[in-house]
Amino acid sequence: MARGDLRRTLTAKVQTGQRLTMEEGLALYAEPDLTWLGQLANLRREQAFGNRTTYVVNLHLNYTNFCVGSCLFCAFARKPGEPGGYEMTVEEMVERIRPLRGVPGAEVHIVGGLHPGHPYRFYPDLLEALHRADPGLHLKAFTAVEIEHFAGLAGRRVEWVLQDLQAHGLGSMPGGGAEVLVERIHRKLHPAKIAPERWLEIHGCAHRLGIPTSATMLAGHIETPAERLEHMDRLRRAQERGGGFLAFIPLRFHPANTRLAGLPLMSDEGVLRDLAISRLMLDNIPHVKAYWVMAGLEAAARAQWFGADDLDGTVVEERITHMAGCLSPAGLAEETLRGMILEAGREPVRRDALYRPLEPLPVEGDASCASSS
Ligand code: V47
Repeated sequence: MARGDLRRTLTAKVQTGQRLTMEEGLALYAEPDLTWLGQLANLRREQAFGNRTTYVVNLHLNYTNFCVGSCLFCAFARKPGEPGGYEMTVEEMVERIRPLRGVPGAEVHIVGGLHPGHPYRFYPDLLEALHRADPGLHLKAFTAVEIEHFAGLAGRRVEWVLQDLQAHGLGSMPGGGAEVLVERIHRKLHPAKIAPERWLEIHGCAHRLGIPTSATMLAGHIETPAERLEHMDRLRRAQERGGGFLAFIPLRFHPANTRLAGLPLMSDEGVLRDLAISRLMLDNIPHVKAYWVMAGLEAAARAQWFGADDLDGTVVEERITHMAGCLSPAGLAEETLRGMILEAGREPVRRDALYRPLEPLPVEGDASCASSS
């Protein structure tokens, strides 16, 4: 099809809410006019969310980087005895969440390495301690990769583990560990970790238990555009079965200090293209989130015109990407984040962990919890 005809077809499909095909997705990866692509994604974004951009007040707890895994893209993991390894105690983590206590809608995002020594009980006990410290806080915890590891430790099925964690305060699951849901990438980059099909099964199981989750895609390493689209297609089909994915977050790979350190950092244009195409392809996943820590502040600000309706978040102390040479701040004060949204010409709306808008803001002292801006 001639380029002009394709553009007209795609615009009409987006205007009338029709699903784009994989071939059309591939054509969008080859589309030279990024501004036009952004406008198309923006059309769909504004149909659903108008001018608002939501954000969450949150804090990342990367509780340990000791890990039995050995993924080629990771700069975070350490073996016991290696320099730079760390682990947090439950008491330390209870202390760290103190600034979020009583902040309406706040979320604690808990992700760590596959620790070689912790017994299974460590994880429900951690959730319980955090939940007890503030039952109002939402605990978004543990990737599918961690859940599979816990099932091995407990000698139980994943469904049992998820139910047990849910009983101890688990509110939702983050979307990490998906990388690119394609066998070739799994074989080459993280063969010892769960395979794409298993990642999808674990999220499906969570959804059946009423645990919402998100989905990520780690992009900018060895994957091809066709593989990114296969990833999106698998998510789109999984969402038809369960419906529990709340958001999609394309992650920009940071190569420094990893075994893929020779690769260049993906451009801002690459980040915006992934965001726009995911907004257009993933028509049944409600939110597309720009994660400013990995995208960078500038690309995250522009992302609001390329399909993203949400910016994650105040964050505070993320370690996974910062150990891979990421130069973004460790966290953002809430006012800085709101200013960034306003400056981009959007309306900032604070949300809770389940993407429910909280505005007008609940009355409180100071909701900001970041150490830097
Ligand atoms: O799973 C690892 C990725 C993920 C690197 O669910 C790297 O709302 C870049 O999943 N460069 C963890 N990325 C982060 C994550 C996440 C972030 C924000 C929001 C949500 C959500 C989830 O980070 C890992 C892996 O895919 N990662 N190493 C690296 N060198």
